[in-house]
Amino acid sequence: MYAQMVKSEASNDDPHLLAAFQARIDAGEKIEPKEWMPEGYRKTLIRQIGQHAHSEIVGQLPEGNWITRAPTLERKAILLAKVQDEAGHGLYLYCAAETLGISRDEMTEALLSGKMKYSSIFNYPTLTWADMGAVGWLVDGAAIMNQVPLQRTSFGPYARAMVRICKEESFHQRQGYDIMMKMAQGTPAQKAMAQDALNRFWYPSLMMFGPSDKDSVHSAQSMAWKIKMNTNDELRQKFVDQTVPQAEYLGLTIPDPAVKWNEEKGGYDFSEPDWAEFFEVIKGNGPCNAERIEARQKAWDDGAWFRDGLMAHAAKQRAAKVAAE
Ligand code: FAQ
Repeated sequence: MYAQMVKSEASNDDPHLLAAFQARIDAGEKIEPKEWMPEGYRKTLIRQIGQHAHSEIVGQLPEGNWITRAPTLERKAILLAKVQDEAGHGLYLYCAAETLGISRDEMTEALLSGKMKYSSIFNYPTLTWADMGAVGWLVDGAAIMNQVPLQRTSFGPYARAMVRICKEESFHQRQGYDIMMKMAQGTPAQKAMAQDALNRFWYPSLMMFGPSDKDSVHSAQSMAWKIKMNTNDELRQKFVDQTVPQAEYLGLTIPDPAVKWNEEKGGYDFSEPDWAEFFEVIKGNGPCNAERIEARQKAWDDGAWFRDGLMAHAAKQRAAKVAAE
């Protein structure tokens, strides 16, 4: 079902309707679920919002891994709240995708069968407490860079979900930077852990923005429809420009000798990530892909009794209503 829905973005839509739709997008109007939209627009949104929702849910795993090992009660409470926020983001996003005519069950099945993707970043392991700092600072930092413009995206439910998500992501980024600051100002061993976390998360964070513009298959159409507001390379550059001074403030070194301010372009030069590695990770061959999907499959199987109970209860209520009429 999902494969059929997303396979072809080729448009069989009426050209007059398409032109009127594009005029609404160009005028900055929001598109709401029950309004007419091109099939390709609907499919692209299901793909992107669904992938985003899955990322939030799978994204709980690398940090959930550290909740029981947080160094203080306060750090534990903060991390717990952050991971719960990510669950909430997943739920808002699944709800937004459902308004486009796909069910949460279908999206989950597509994730588990590998038909739908989730962000490459969550296929990397979190090995030390400093990784909680690096994830908050860099991964949430990259997520915000991508998501702030999405508050202006053309699909109403997606844009509105993004407003609250961005507020929470800002707190997440701040708490990650706070962990990095504590460790960078700590003992030499703690500072070395912070540097090691930065070394391991730098390039995977750059990959979060997607392939370079020349290899991005969806950007042109998605930008015309205002499903995406910027190209992948534009956002990656903004992220580097924001993050390099933050690393300097921490006294840490970006693991890329090519990082250098370029006066002419008004931004930093930097090295591209290893794109061969990126494509392997999104094909399912990253360090933690199997483990992440296994964890989601177990949660899905363990929750079957609850879904069945809920459906049985809903069926009983419907039958009682019919009997009363
Ligand atoms: N990972 O043509 P493009 C978070 C795929 S939220 C995996 O450029 P597009 C919060 C892409 O799907 C993080 N796959 O694609 C948090 C396409 O494959 P397809 C998630 C990727 O869609 C923090 C192919 O490559 N955020 O982290 C990735 O125009 C901490 C070609 O690429 C969002 O989802 C990738 N990184 O642009 C949670 C934001 N990049 O589908 C917990 C919304 C590309 O044809 C802890 N999404 N691909 O088979 C977007 O803005 C876009 O979808 C992009 C990709 C920019 C990710």
